[in-house]
Amino acid sequence: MEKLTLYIGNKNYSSWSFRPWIALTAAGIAFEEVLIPFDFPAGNPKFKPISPTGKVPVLHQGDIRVWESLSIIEYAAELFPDKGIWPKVAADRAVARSISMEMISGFRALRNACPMNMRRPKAKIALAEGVMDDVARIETIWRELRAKSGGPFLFGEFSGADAMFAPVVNRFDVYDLTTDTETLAYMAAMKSHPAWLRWQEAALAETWIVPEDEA
Ligand SMILES: N[C@@H](CCC(=O)N[C@@H](CS)C(=O)NCC(=O)O)C(=O)O
Repeated sequence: MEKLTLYIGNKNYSSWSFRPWIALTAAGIAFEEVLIPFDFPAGNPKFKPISPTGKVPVLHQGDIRVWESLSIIEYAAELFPDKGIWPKVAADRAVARSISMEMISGFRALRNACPMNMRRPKAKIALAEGVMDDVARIETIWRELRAKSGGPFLFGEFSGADAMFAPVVNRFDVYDLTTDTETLAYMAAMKSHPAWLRWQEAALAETWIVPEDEA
């Protein structure tokens, strides 16, 4: 099989990069990682030759280009069907994909107000309208799925759905958005996953500041 190369942005801030990176890493899939730092003032010119959308993440495999975080996770699941990226039961896979799509298309109030920031010291901010509605919906998703699966992750074992929500776990944490014990238990499981710890260690070592993402 031709090697996989995943292009990502800054680990401290690039929430969309974090999703496929943690999905592939948690599944034990080998890939080369290329980090291209953000350069918003110049329009991120280095993303343009590598990605059809001019955005990261993007996966290269020979001539193949796969962009959009969830499509990269889906492609990896097709290449490695035995790695358990999606739950084993079809009905669970359907729900895993539904909540992954809900993540991509929704929760805009939360995503706009509270950018992912692995380095940020935990502190509350004044929250825009709608943020706590997003938090409530996400807590319902997490609570119901973990109650059904028994946890510690949404479908028991770590899956692509957990990967899609990983940056939200950081947001809940650093903006101090919840005191719910079930939510905190899920966040603790995510934050102690070896793949999370690897990403976090690299993010904390970065020194780039992206003003757009400092809420
Ligand atoms: N829907 C895309 C979003 C990709 C995206 O917005 N990536 C950001 C980084 S987290 C980016 O490349 N921004 C650079 C730009 O917009 O110039 C996905 O799921 O991959």
